[in-house]
Amino acid sequence: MNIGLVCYASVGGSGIVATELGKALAQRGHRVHFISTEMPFRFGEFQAGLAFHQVLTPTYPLFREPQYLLSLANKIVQVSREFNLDIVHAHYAVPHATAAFLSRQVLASSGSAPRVVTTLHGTDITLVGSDPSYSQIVAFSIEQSDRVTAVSESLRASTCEELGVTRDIAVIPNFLDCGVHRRHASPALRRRFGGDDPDVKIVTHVSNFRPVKRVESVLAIFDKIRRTVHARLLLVGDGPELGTAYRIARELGISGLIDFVGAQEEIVPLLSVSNLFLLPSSQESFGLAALEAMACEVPVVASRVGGLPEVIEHGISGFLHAPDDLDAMTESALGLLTDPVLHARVAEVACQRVRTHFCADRVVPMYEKCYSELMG
Ligand code: GMT
Repeated sequence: MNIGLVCYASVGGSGIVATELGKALAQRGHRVHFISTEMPFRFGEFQAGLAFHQVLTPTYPLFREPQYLLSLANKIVQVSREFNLDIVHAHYAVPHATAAFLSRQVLASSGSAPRVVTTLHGTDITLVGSDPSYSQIVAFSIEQSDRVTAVSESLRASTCEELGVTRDIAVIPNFLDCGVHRRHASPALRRRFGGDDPDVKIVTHVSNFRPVKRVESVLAIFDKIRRTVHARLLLVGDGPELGTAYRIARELGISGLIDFVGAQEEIVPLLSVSNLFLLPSSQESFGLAALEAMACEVPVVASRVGGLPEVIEHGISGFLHAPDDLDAMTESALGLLTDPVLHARVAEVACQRVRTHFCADRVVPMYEKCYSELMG
């Protein structure tokens, strides 16, 4: 099939999932056309079957506002006419589902139009899409897509409740390339972050440092952990709350125990030296970052919100607590870091859970089936 994948190129789960899906589809013989403002994060090396089409949004002195929706819809029309797209798959509803709908209308008026699939990722519904400034158009665009998928049952339910959407939404979970996402021994990197003392525990958080990730909770939990065990905090990512993280670290007097490494494309080496992963988000429709940690045998302590209970079974493949219950999160974290038997068991079960339920070879065929059904 000829598939157009519309996604955000910036660091973020929806772009990563779209990129991994595109790469997996190309490996399975499809021709995949990424349509985005920049080469997507984690695109990696060139791979046969993949093409990238850049969306440019020219400015004009009259406009104070960038016309991204128009330039994106126009690019989808152009790519579809040139490469006979069978499917346009919009990742993240705002405004990609609307651009896909608009381009399908244009293409239908001049011959055959591709079928539109929209995948909902989370904040496109729970934060942005349900904002009254966007909700009417977002709901309409979701209803008008030929197929809609959500990355968790929780997100499917939120879409119906918060936007009043009544149509079928299939749940297709996020996934990983399980050949790549596995723990590698990296003694040199481990020494770089943990020094020569093998008892130092590396606690890691990876995110785009937006308010929803609650980086202040990460620091508060770590501050309690380091009072009991020798530990260092590895903070991976960049975003608006990074300055807050610097400030809180200074106030707590723990800056010297933290490695801020910024946004990183290669996440596996960093997870492979980690002993614990913290994800105390206020909302998380799936928690791809947690899944990546689990695949690298890093136990996760996270919030019991959104789709996280569909990824982590509390007390079995990780620990979940109310987002405000930092004491319980600290207790679970310390339990894992001080009990090697518990740590090894949770790490093993978490990794097995990923390999059983969330590998590309199990999940990508679900998207292929969805496309084939649409193609009749
Ligand atoms: O909020 C983010 O972390 C970015 C956002 C995105 O769309 O890029 O992530 C959402 O989609 C991810 C991929 O499906 C999910 O794993 C994240 O849980 C979800 N984030 C939230 O719901 C806050």
